[in-house]
Amino acid sequence: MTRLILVLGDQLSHDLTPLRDAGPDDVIVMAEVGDEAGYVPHHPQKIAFLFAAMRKFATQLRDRGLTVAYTPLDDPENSHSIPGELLRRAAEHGADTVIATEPGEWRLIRALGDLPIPVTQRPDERFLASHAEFEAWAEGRKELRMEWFYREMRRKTGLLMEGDQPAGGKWNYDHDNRKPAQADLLRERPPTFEPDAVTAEVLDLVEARFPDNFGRLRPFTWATDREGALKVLKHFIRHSLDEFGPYQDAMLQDDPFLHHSILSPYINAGLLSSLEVCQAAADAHAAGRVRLNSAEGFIRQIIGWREFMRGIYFLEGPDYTARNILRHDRDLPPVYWGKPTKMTCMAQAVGQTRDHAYAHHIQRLMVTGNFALLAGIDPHQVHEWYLAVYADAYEWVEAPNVIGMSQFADGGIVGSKPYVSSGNYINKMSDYCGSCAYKVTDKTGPKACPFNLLYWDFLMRHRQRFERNPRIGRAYATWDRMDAEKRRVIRAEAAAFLTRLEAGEPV
Ligand code: FAD
Ligand code: DLZ
Ligand code: SF4
Repeated sequence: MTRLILVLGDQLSHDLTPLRDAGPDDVIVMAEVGDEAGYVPHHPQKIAFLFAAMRKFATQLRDRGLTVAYTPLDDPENSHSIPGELLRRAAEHGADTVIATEPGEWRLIRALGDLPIPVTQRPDERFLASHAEFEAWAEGRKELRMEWFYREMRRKTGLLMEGDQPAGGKWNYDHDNRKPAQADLLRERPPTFEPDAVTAEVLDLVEARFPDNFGRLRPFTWATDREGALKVLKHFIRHSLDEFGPYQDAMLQDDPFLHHSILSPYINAGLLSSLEVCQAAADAHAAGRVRLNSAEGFIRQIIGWREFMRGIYFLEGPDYTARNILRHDRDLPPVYWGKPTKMTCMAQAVGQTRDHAYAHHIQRLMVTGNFALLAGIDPHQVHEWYLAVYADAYEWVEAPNVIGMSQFADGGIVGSKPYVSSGNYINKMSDYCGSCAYKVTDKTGPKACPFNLLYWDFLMRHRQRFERNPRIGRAYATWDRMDAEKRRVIRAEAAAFLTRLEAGEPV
């Protein structure tokens, strides 16, 4: 009997079990559909990257002798939904069962479960921790902290382990990191790829079909197959990993990539495995080419944070993206869609996002995320923005980062404190403030940095919740020691700023 095997756009790995088991009677279903391309207004580079990678992956499957029913976006028969395409292909091929790898989003998991033909959703084995393992680890813990989970993953993988002890005697070398960076014209940039014929055709399609989505489509320089992704990995390990640790929190104008790997789109889409990436980093350290704090910091992001975030998404359930414990309800302001702003930090982070469908972690957390949290933006709107604009964004990883880590909308499941800061942090870690219309050292007055005003305003709005938080509570004592008139002015100027923001004025 014919089986359909579903391969989604972010499941482009030959060794997923449904593909490993696939035989000559099976039909592999892949589809470019309006529903997936439209649940948020994805960045055009993200859509083009996935469609080009899907088309090339389908060719590789056919080269393996497998039958692939591939629906391009402009196929007149396209039903424009994954369930619709499965039903259409089932009728066409007389198939009576579907084998899928579990999607990374509750929406699709449910949609597959609701199909009128039997669907088996197999575990996504690209992750180190299964749902059951994460649940067992989380069971009975008062707080879920990434650091403890990460140690389990180190033990499980043996990465940077000496017997049962961590290499160098410490699990975490973050203390040696967090340096600001200097402009350096000679810094290696990630490799870029000229669009080949498949990619060029997809670029024309995306240009025609998604003309209004935020983000520049060209120049399009992503790799769109495993071979290219491996080149990016090799280049990163050779040229950037050694400096990754010290400079991972640094931000520089017009230097969007610094020492970051730019590997997340490839790992998340399945072109690279998370374990092979980490093994390459561990091997480079073992060969003496990469310092321990860099290798450890990089590996922690992947087997620690990435796996932890996925665990939280599935543990917390489908309502996670609706959480809003701080009851923030302001609309996402136009600056997030590239409208003019006087804040250099926001202009840089959003501008790089528009140009590359990429911003690195600290820009996402401490610039755009920090601003949204301080300004009291509705976290669901913030979530939809992040899900749309980054080439690596899928709900299983984006939502815990945004709803949890960045917006504290889950009430502290991901992080024990809200990631808020005044302009001082941004100034310390970047070269943004020197060329800003605002003055980072001004706490009040016409040029006061908005982050300075909003920081105190946020803390005061949420005093009851955070005053006793050991990681942020001390700020309240500083506020209380401040001159009463200064406190009044800060609150009044913050309110005036928020009014201008709400009115859509360029701030
Ligand atoms: P590097 O800095 O080189 O890090 C190496 C790898 O570590 C990344 O490729 C990624 O696989 C992993 N990683 C690092 N931090 C995290 C993290 N917090 N969670 C999960 N994986 C991590 N990452 C996504 O993959 N998709 C998202 O949609 C996403 N949304 C985010 C939203 C916010 C508000 C924040 C604060 C972070 C988000 N991240 C997301 C995490 C992180 O910012 C990106 O993984 C990283 O910037 C990708 O760039 P890179 O490959 O150059 O990473
Ligand atoms: C993100 C995305 C886009 C833009 N388009 C498609 C598509 O047309 N077909 C497809 O199979 N997958 C696409 N994806 C990825 C899915 O949205 C992703 O598989 C789910 O959100 C689960 O992570
Ligand atoms: Fe951003 Fe404030 Fe620095 Fe301007 S002064 S770049 S708004 S932190």
